[in-house]
Amino acid sequence: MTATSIRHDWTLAEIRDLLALPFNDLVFRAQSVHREHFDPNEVQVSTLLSIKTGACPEDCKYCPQSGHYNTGLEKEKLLEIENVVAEAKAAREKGASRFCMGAAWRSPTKKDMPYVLDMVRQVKSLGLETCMTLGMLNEGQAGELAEAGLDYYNHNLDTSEKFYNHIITTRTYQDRLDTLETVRKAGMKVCCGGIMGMGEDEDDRAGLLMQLANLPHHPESVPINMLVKVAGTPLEDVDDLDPFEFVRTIAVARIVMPASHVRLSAGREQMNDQMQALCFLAGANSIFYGEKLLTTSNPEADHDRQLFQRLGIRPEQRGEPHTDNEREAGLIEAMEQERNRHLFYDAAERKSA
Ligand code: SAM
Ligand code: DTB
Ligand code: SF4
Repeated sequence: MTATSIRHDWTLAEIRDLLALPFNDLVFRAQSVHREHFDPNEVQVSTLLSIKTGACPEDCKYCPQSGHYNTGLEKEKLLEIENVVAEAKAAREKGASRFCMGAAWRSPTKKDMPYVLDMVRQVKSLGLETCMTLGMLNEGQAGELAEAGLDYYNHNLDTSEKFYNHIITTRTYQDRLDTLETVRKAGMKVCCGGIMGMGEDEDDRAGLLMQLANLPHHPESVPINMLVKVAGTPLEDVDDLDPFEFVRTIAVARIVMPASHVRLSAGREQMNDQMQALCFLAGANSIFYGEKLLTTSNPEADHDRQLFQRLGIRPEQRGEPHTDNEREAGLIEAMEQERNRHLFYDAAERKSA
């Protein structure tokens, strides 16, 4: 089999054709590409924490945290650093390898920055990979986050450029592309994906995948969310997406971004185990783990551990070391990884003991 080349020149027609393949052909092709780049039985495991909840000035129609809609959500101030560190430790003890911190901001203010930078340093010092999603960033902020050691920055395009204005009016598609470029220039890894099931059509899903796959560098992490319909948001009654269309989107993401982690992101609680297994077969190799996403619920950690066990899936450990110092520490890293893997599976036994 020839190794799939990494391309950045996908046309909409090519992506449409992939989405329209017979289901078995598409999944077979995605799984074949997946095996060229990844261990097919490993899935990366991240835990999310909302560090600042609600009252967001943006009007994203899917979002329970937008101040434009009444979703009954209690707004909260920026969490104290000690609480964030305690949550990160708990996530590490359950076997997560990455800790993602999200804030309901349009962008961070000058006053917020010292706190978030401290959070990055302290969470990183626990041996976890760090990720943040704080809205739009300017160059100075991205530079500071990178210097503090932030590994990933999440900023989603959410949908196609054409459908975008139906979903958000308070910031533009170009604003999002600009932040992605700023994050990349600062040297951080990019986590960028979108939401399916917002009333978009197949062309919109193709359009989003084309945008992502034609970025100058593919995002290292590509979250594919299924809309979580929250009462009070404008999308609460939108029609369900055919689950096979969701699996197809994952499969095409895998084919057009062969070396990226594709995350089966929000919406897993509404999926059964068989649907999730299909998503893994189609090339998804990352999940959010832990009972809560940002404000909505996620499957029980025990359930996910059992699902992994039933499917023979192992949690992936931290990525390859990057700096010289990290490389020298390779042995320690290997020991740490083994310990983490045990933590993931042993967490269930410790809980029942
Ligand atoms: N405020 C920041 C921003 O929007 O960039 C960060 C937090 S925001 C909640 C992160 C992402 O969560 C959004 O871009 C969106 O893709 C996803 N998200 C929010 N609400 C969702 C929902 N109801 N269902 C699925 N995904 C959702
Ligand atoms: C992403 O793409 N999905 C996550 C994470 N990145 C930040 C957030 C999902 C949020 C789902 C709705 C909620 O829990 O508030
Ligand atoms: Fe705010 Fe982010 Fe929610 Fe949009 S998705 S309303 S920016 S928290």
